Amino acid sequence: ADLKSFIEDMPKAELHLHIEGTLEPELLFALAQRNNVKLAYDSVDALRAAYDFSDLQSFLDLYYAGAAVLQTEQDFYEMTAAYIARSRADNVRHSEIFFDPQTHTERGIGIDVVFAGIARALREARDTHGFSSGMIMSFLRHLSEDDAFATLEAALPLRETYSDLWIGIGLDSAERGNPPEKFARVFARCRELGFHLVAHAGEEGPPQYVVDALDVLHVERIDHGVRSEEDPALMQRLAQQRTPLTVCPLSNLKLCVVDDMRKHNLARLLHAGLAVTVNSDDPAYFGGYMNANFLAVAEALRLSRTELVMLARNGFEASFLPAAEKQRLL
Ligand code: ES4
Ligand code: ZN
Repeated sequence: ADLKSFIEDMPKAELHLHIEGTLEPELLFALAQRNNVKLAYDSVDALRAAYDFSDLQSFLDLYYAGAAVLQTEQDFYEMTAAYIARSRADNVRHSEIFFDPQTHTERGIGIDVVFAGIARALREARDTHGFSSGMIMSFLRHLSEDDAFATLEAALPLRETYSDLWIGIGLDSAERGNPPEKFARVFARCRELGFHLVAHAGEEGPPQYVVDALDVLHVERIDHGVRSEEDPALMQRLAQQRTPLTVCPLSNLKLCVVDDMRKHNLARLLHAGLAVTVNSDDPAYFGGYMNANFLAVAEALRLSRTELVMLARNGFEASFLPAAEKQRLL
């Protein structure tokens, strides 16, 4: 088989995906019209043309503006259903999905609306197609720890209702200047509550943020983590502990974390023995879903089929699925 078919045929698990980052311009415009939300762009093409980012913050500005079109349970449902359709087409069998309630509660949307719409699509996909998933509620790190605590308090009454899906807590948004330590207390509480823990670290921020995500927040996976390579002791530790890194190649290229895909360190991280996975991050903004991310690194880094299989298998191994489920799905 050719490379593209080989990638398409591999069963995949996705572990780093922001559901608000799956809102394609077409759906974004349709929801804006339905909800009477004014947009700064007057066409789908004009919006797509604005997806030309210089760094993480330049992306986040557009991402939060775009999320303002999400108002009703049905809106969250349709966005999530569209993501699942794209993922199933890419032979993704399992996805652990980040969502940012603060982006919506700040605008007066109920946190119950956010949970309900996403969960309805995920349960429907599970019951209809056997598509497996989990939800990871993520705190926005540019906001205060008190705000994160308030979000946790607002969400906890929903825990039983969503016990089949809500598996973890994450940390995202602007990394520089918002170190893991800022969220030490709220992560300690989430740990006591028995949630799986992850955090974005070492995307734009220094390797010390990866160390602190591990030592202060006690996360089980690092989202991105590509800058870990700058700290040899950290690299040793990540390899030794097999701490997964959820790497997002097209995201790194679009946000100028790397200036050329041929310079991406994914293959070096893999060869150093780290549990590297491939993920799409915000696929509507970064130019592709899972297969596009695999194909981009396969071509640019001339990955072998053995390496591609390792990356895909790592996705299942690094997931929060029970061991028997990991085996069954891959
Ligand atoms: C994000 Cl690429 C990335 N990094 C940090 N926070 C985010 N939220 C959505 N995408
Ligand atoms: Zn991300």
